[in-house]
Amino acid sequence: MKKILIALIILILLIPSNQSEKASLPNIPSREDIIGFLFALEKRAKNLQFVIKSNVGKELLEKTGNMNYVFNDTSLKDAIIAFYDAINVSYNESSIEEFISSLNFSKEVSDAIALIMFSYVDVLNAKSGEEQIDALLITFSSIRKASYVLLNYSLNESKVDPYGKICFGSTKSNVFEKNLTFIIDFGGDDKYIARNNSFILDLKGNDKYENQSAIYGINILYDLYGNDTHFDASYSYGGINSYFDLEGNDKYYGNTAVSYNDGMSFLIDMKGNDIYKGNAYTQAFSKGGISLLFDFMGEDVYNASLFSQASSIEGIAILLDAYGNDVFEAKDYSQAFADGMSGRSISLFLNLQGDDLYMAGNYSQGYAEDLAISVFLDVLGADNYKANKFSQASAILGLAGLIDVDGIGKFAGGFASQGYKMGGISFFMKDVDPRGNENIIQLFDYLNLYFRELFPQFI
Ligand SMILES: [Ca+2]
Ligand SMILES: [Ca+2]
Ligand SMILES: [Ca+2]
Ligand SMILES: [Ca+2]
Repeated sequence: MKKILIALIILILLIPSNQSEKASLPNIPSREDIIGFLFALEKRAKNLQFVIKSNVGKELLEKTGNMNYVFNDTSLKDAIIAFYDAINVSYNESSIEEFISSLNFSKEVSDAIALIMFSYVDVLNAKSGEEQIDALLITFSSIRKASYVLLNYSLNESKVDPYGKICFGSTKSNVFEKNLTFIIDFGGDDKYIARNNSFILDLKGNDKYENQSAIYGINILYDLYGNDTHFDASYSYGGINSYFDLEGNDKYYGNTAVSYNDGMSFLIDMKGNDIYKGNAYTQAFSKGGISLLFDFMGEDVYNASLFSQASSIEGIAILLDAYGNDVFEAKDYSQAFADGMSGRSISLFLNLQGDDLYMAGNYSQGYAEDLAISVFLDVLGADNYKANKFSQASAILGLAGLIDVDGIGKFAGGFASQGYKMGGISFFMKDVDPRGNENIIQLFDYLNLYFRELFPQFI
């Protein structure tokens, strides 16, 4: 079980393993083990609570080690000062104190906001990509704890700090300008105009987000409830864009989970029946960066054109849709397309469960060239696959795989498809029992090695 779990974790969470290869053939689980694992995961996910009941004062003490925060009401002031220092705003302390007293927050609400703000400051001050990822994960957990307090608070009137950087949005419908850098909104159907390098926590409401790109900076968005509309959700160019939408039937238009030039884009949508609609170079596309689109539950529809739905050129592109009956429609170079050119490139298109429909053009559904790796994996469900030439496991000097584990699928492919290779490696596998399957072992070994070369710092 261990090895396949490690392999699944590699695929799902992008964490490379340092298990050595070819050691544990007898430990590979059967198909039944994997199916059991997926059902258990679904059950766990359904019972998982994002918001954690917690004592924010205690969390704040743990985070900062500052005993003052237990007895005094100074956490928010210190957090704001740390935040201004991180974004180079020159301030005077009396105007911060005035702002805080105008807010009239309880100690608990102040502590909850301070907990989030200190975590965000750590992201801003991080020195390396690794430190940034660590700080982003801590921010995730701070938000889970602080939201418990914030969701029960109601703000009647929006408040902006004297330097135009921080905004606490009211429970009414607001419009947020692009120069704001730290926003917590307590409800209402809000509209966020173009932004770059900012933090948003929107607690409730059906919201509209426009032009959410990060150019050489960091964008963080948490939207907890409501049916939201996102334009250019999680686009990064040399920066980090981290996007999280917890509940609701959402719409994602334009550049969704797209990265260029060492950028990292993460989009996680946990629940709801969502619609993804775009043109070319979208829905987990990367050129020289990392893009991850992770949609956990729901019946989703994905529609795009060329180079989309797990498509990479010298980059890493991962689209994971875990559960639900989904429809994916794209044109050429899509649905697990990877081109290494002179560098490294990985595309993973993963669908765990549901009766799905996949439609794409040429060079799709598992196509790799020039030392790239592309894998299209569908575990369970009665699926339909349609693509044209050089598709469904087709490799030219690369490694391409299409694996439909339960094999209840209909495949329509064109010329040079379904196991075609020219100077590369290609796996077209239907109805696979991973236990003892040499091809699967070989594939995971390649992925393992590849990740190790790409991320030596994690080994
Ligand atoms: Ca609002
Ligand atoms: Ca919302
Ligand atoms: Ca959703
Ligand atoms: Ca789905």
